[in-house]
Amino acid sequence: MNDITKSTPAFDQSFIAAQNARLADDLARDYEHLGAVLRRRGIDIETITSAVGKFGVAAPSWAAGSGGTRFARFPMAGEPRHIFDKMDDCAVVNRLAGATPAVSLHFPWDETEDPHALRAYAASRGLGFDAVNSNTFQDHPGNARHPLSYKYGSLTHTDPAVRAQAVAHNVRCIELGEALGSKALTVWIGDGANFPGQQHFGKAFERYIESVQAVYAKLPAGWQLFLEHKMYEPAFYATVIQDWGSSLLAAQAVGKNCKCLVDLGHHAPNVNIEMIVSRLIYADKLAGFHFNDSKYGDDDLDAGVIDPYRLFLIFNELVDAERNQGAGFNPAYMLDQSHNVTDPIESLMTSAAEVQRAYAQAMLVDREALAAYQTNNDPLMASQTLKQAFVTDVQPILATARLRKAAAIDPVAVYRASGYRAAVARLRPAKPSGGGGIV
Ligand code: PSV
Ligand code: MN
Repeated sequence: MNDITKSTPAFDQSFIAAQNARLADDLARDYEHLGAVLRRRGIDIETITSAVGKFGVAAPSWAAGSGGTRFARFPMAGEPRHIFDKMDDCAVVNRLAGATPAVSLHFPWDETEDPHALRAYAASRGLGFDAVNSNTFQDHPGNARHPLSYKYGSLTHTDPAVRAQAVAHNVRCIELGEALGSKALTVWIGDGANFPGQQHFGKAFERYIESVQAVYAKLPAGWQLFLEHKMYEPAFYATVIQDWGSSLLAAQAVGKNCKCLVDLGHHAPNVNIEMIVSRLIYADKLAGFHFNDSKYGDDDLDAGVIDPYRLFLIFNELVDAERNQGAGFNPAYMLDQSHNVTDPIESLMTSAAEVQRAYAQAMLVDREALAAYQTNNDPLMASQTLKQAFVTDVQPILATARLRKAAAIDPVAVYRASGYRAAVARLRPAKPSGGGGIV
């Protein structure tokens, strides 16, 4: 196997350092200035930079290739051919942006008969594995483990044999995850109905609980089971786990280590997601996130491109919980995006930084002042307190955190200068454009 990490400068420390050298003086000045601004507000910039440096968000393996819609997929040069190529691309993302030390796999898309070899390959590129995801939302032709169709559902199918097949797949995902060093399984199903009357809501939900309980029974010690809800698509009338209420009911019925995962694109328009986050924290049922952004529905756009304030408000709740609960508060952070028109490596690097930005800004909120404004019913100043944190340009903090871990001050510029995409394009034959392909 051609070792791409040796044949492009994207991984070369001296190349990255030379690129950084051109920006380092300006960055140092900007950082010092920001430090002074924050000091006036009683904030130690080093505390924020150190927390940002420790913050990681997992990269989804399925986002390394070009995404698509129901209408078309436009492949780009050098798309990963298999999970090892995906790991190479994710390694570039982490090497240059320094924020994605783990990868979230999806089975059977990332099927491997030798997870130990994959784990070693990932480790050699400085990567570990986050939650594993099970795919029973499409058929897998030719895969002997999935002879039965999921057209009418998986974990909630009316046929017990299909349910058993879907349960078995989830259990296999856990086994693969164990070999990889993962600690959680995320379950999202597309089960639901396209027509009123198609499905008995109550019975389908009961079948879901029963199936998830069977999966939960196989959960190893120290593992968690994440239930991901989504309002619609592919079921356009009703989805079995369509909202956080259904997800919470199910998680409570299944057990302590079963929690609710919040994908930012999976809500009704204008829903107050930060409030859902607060409620799940209250119930001790917040599993974590699939970060992305959207304008209309489950758009799977890059985190922070449409509504960075919403992302900030979510992190405002998370930082509040972190302050209250300490180290025990540890949600899983993952990206889940579809890169239809950008180079996925560039999108993943910038998205990870957007998530870090929201985290850094949320740490700047003057919580004592906010609490006083809330107590004294001063909505204007309460809102201004949040805004003051949100409008603070934390770019020097993010860039300094990257520099300190020998990543790139400007990841996209270094990536482009490295010629990585052209190098992999020479190695990896183009994939046919095919039909649609929502990820
Ligand atoms: C479904 O839209 C979803 O958000 C789930 O997380 C899936 O696992 C992922 O996208 C990929 O299809
Ligand atoms: Mn998701």
